[in-house]
Amino acid sequence: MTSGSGDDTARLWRNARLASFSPALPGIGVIEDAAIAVRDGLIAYAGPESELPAALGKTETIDCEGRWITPGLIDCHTHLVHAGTRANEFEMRLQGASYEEIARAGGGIVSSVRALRAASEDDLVAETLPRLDALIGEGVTTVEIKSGYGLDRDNEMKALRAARRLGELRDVTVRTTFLGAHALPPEMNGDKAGYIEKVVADMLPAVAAAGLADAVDGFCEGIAFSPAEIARVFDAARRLGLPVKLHADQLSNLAGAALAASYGALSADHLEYTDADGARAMAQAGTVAVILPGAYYFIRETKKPPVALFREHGVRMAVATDNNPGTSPLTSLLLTMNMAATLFGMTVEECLAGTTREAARALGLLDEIGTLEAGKRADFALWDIGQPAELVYRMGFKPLHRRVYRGR
Ligand code: DI6
Ligand code: FE
Repeated sequence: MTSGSGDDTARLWRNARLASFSPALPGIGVIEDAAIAVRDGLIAYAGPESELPAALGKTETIDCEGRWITPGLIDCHTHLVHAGTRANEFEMRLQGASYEEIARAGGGIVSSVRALRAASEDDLVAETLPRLDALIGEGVTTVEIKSGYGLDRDNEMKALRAARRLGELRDVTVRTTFLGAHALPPEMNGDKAGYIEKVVADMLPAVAAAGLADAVDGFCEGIAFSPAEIARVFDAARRLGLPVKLHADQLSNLAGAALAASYGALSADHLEYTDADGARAMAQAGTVAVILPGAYYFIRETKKPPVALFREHGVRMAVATDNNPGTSPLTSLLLTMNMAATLFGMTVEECLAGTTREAARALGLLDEIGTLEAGKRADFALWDIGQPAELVYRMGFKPLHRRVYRGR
């Protein structure tokens, strides 16, 4: 090793083909006959091997044997920390029960709240690890995890602490999002205004003071919270200096996308019912559209997110699993890409950018991850594929050859 720091992460990955997603290159940013030099967990060089600075070549070298390398995949919208499944509700729905009937029978989101409140932090970590490992096994190096099944201060904080611990237990970056405004907890007896007051005056300040949230999210929907209620949560987030994102226009158009954009949200997510005004506002604000085909598929929604409108207005699109027990029990980001392509007509390039560069943008992390460029973290994935389209095309196949996290 020639690294002056004696750092053991100085390595050269050579004889590779890069899908770099560098904005300086067209499409997926292909670089043939390429090399990636890593120093101190960061990319020191990513480009043609023939142009590699000589000093960077004098180190431990790994021959990639012509394999494709992409940035490490990023799942930018999950509710990965939850307790129990809702497989029983799935069976009830298959037998014809509606969401309302299931909710009346004590099911739905409230059953996940009950289960999470009964679980210890250790239980949550243990239960979530297999889901996290499934994502990691497909080349994921960054995952966003929301709270939203605790719905009181202590249980929301428990879930967020569990999420943080997952990032210590595995070689993966965890970004946490406080989703206190996800649903109304049963003990509030229908008092939405009272609950929002608790969220902004008690829960969010405590979560922020403990450093447990990297962002704040809400569910803006008839069955959840109104735009005015979400605005109160966003105002509180702004006072605390936390970026916001929003579950918007999933089941109806409450102009959630435009609301998110008006707060400069990092992303607006779901967006099945978003209209041209919403798309325009998002484009102007630079708010990323996070497309979640798993929930669309699982609840057999028929209204598709307006991908063509997003393209027309220049809205960036990310793609994520939305892993949650109720509407998207999905732990494959590769299958999610296939769904985005097959169900919504997203292109291979959009799907791959949507789980790398655009997902990084949706998390506010584009300066650090999401592309293979000098200065970014050395998070990447080596694939046993003939062409990048295979990552989107196949279903249920695991083509990951090797995952590199911070150069290791
Ligand atoms: N939208 C969804 O699809 C999930 N949350 C949300 O805001 C549903 C969560 C659940 O049913 O447990
Ligand atoms: Fe969600």
